[in-house]
Amino acid sequence: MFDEFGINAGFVEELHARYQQSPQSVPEYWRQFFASSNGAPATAKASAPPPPAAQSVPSAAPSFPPAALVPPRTAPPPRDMRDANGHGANGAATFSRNEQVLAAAAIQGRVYQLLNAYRVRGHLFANLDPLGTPQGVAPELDLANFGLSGQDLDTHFPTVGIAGIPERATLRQIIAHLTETYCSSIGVEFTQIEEPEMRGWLQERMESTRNRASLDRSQVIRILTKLTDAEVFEEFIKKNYLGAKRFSVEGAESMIALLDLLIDEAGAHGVGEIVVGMAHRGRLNVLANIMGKNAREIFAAFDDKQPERFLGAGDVKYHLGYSTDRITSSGAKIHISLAFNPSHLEFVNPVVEGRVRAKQDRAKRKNVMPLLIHGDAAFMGQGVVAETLNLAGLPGYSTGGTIHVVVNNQIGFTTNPSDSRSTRYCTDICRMLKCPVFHVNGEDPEAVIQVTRLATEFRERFNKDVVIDMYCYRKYGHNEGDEPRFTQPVMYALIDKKPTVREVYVRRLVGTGQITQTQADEVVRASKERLELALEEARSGDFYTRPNAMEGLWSAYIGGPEAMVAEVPTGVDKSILLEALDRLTEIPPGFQPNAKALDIVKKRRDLARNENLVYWETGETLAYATLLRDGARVRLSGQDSRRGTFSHRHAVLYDTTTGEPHVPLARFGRFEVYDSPLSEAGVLGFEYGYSLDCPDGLVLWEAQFGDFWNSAQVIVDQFIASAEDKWSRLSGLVLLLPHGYEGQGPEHSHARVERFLSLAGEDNIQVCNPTTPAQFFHMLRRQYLRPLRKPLVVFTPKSLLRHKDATSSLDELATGSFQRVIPDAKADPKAVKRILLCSGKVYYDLARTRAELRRDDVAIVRLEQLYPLNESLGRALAPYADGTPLVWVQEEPRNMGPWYFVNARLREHIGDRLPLTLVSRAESASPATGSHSSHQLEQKMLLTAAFA
Ligand SMILES: Cc1ncc(C[n+]2csc(CCOP(=O)(O)OP(=O)(O)O)c2C)c(N)n1
Ligand SMILES: [Mg+2]
Repeated sequence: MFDEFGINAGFVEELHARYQQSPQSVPEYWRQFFASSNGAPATAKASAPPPPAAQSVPSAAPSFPPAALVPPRTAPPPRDMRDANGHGANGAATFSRNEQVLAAAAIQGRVYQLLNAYRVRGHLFANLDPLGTPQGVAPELDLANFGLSGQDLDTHFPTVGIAGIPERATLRQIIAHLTETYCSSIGVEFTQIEEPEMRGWLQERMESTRNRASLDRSQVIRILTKLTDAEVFEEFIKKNYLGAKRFSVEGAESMIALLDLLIDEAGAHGVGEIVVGMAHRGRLNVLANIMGKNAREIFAAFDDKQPERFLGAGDVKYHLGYSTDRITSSGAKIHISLAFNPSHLEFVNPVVEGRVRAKQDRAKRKNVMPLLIHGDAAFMGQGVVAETLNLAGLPGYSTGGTIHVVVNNQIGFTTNPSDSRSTRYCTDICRMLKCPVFHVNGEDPEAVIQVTRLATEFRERFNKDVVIDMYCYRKYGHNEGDEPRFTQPVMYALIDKKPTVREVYVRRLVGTGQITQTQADEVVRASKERLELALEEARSGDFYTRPNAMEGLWSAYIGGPEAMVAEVPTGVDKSILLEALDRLTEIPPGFQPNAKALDIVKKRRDLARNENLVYWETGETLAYATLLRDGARVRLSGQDSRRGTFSHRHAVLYDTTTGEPHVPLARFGRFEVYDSPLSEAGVLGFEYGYSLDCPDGLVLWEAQFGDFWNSAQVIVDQFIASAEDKWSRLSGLVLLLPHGYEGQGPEHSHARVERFLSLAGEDNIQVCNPTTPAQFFHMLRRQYLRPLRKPLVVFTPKSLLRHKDATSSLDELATGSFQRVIPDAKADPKAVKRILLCSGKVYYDLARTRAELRRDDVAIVRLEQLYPLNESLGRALAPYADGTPLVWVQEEPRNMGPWYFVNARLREHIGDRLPLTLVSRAESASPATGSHSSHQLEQKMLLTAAFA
């Protein structure tokens, strides 16, 4: 209809529609333009349809109007258009109608460009830093950049798409509105969000309120109380425990008000449970003022009066977790857990996500929310952050959106942001998720409250991650004994002059008459009094105790020494196994699986049924099927775990035409198998976290090749191996680590067995290297069926998957249980002159060589469970005469594999009866040779030495 306007025709149509509804809603020059053509432009076609109604909120800031509206530079300057009739100051007609149209459109377009720029770039100009450091950005929002000038400021424009402002406003009013919304104490990055609905929602929410929270008096008092409690708590510890490490929150006290409100808001939006992950900064303050941990317990830990109680165990007070129930102001009950945390920054993130997912899966409810609190340096610096963020949208790992809060004190220990990241914001790592990021000045508590509300509501509404980057400062050094002026003299000269966050807020409230100074002082007095009482109490009793772990879901499970738990029968009736194999081959009607994959599944059944033969994957599948059948949940995740790296598992079949998956094991119960992202730390951390809230299931993580777990070493060291000792937290997680020397080179041979064995202590983990499918079957079932919950590290086969000797009979699955040691069944003990003790795949090479050499005087004993060892080893070696040489044979170089461990620990179980020596590969800095033929030669030498 307005074709003469080219690509701007839509815009003009929109204006025309508005004009038709209300002529006053469009600028005067447009009014005259439309009026001059009797409500339609001269070029309008008679048959043209009526223009569409205008949208009140544009769906997407960037798509809203039109860079293309910028006129050609030859167009008349817009201010000359003010009388819009083409009359200049002397009233003489100067421009043609077409020129008038272009000029009018041009100035309107410039205003829209400016509006758009505020939405996209406004955050760069916001007042975020309580220390007042200039942002250092180009003056992009200057009027001149948009072809506008001061002379346009009092011109009225339509405010189509801007919320919270009259339909027409002067440019001055529009700019004031946008500045308040986008450039005050809140800078928001949201235009990168791909979903128009999310962008539109945020835009409307922010612009309609000018991005300020409206607070009633009780809310104001609550914020003040939280700021006061935060400040007083730190001062109190400082006074009573001078120089003790506490990782003070001072400078970031608003975090406490933020968390307080966040929990409250989450409750109001239906969240029933929150799992929180955070590092050291302000953690004691959070424990006391958010988690409701009685301050007397914190003080008792500072007093630390019972040296005998924690010998070799426990953790420092600012790593401990806690959980609590809270009634929110809407009356909702909300359970909050602060996850136990190692010093290793950010590694708790995937653990929290896994815990949340397990909780969500348990009740099939989504009202559990992850909340992660980060430090600015760690958030950008630690790679596990990216690994965890990448889980956010994946079906096997998503948790319906995480709220991230960055306590951005603009420093990491002694390192400045300019040395710790290449990006402007420490949150720029989140750009991968295209989620909203709110940067906020932590010295403006009410702005903090505004973004907290927005973030909580956004997460609940859209189930997407959202980030609050709270700018603040660190009042002291990294910890309280640290001198920050060695390295940041200028920053600390500024910090030294600053009143506290509470004081700034009190001044504002007193200034606006919302409270009196006396009232503010009373809040301080009450807060101090509570702490005095708690300290008195702490010193009158015994309050420094180990955390309790065995409540609720966990009450049926135990940790501690393995020997305390009886073995359980793990065999399953043959008829049940055969029936399970039949059911696994049933294909849904119409489903067309890949013929070869189906063949593999059917062959499993036929071999078992007709030849009583079970290969590795059959043992594994039957372990899962039988556990599922008895009501267990099974969750397996790892890179390419559905098919299996070695194309053996085929836990998922795919329809050849539709690609639809079919999961045969899902017929037996809740079986989930996921191909994970190519991440170890993130995914292993997630599965570990999952296991913490799923003691009643079997949770497994599989490494592609065993050695890749070292990308997740922190999760193993800091959580899996030590959580029971430090935090009394148990886990039944299973790690499947393909391992074995097959000539594939240094990187695919070795799962770093020795590292697990050096971590082994106090029965903290189980380390197994089963050599038969039946052993694997019984071991997996035992892991679930015993009430013991200990991480289980399993070295799993590669070539053995298809090794005809590494098979079991179905009867072996039907009867018996996991054998920690497999004694020699062949050699007559009386004739034995040499005992070979080994673990894993090398057994088959040894057995073959013994047969070839007809060495009936050699016994081969298999250590199937390397840790914990028990009397079964002594039993297996008992038949042999004292003094018989006992040779530990391993494929690994001498300095790797189990040797050092075996050499150190064996005597505890067999005494000095049998002299122990070693056959292994020579000491080596890398696990294996890169040459296949060298590997073969080494293997030959190893076997020769074993039978020497
Ligand atoms: C993985 C890891 N590397 C190094 C450290 C040592 N460290 C502890 S705190 C810290 C600085 C953290 O800075 P930031 O994340 O900004 O948190 P802040 O202390 O400023 O709150 C460092 C380097 C650590 N705890 N974890
Ligand atoms: Mg920091």
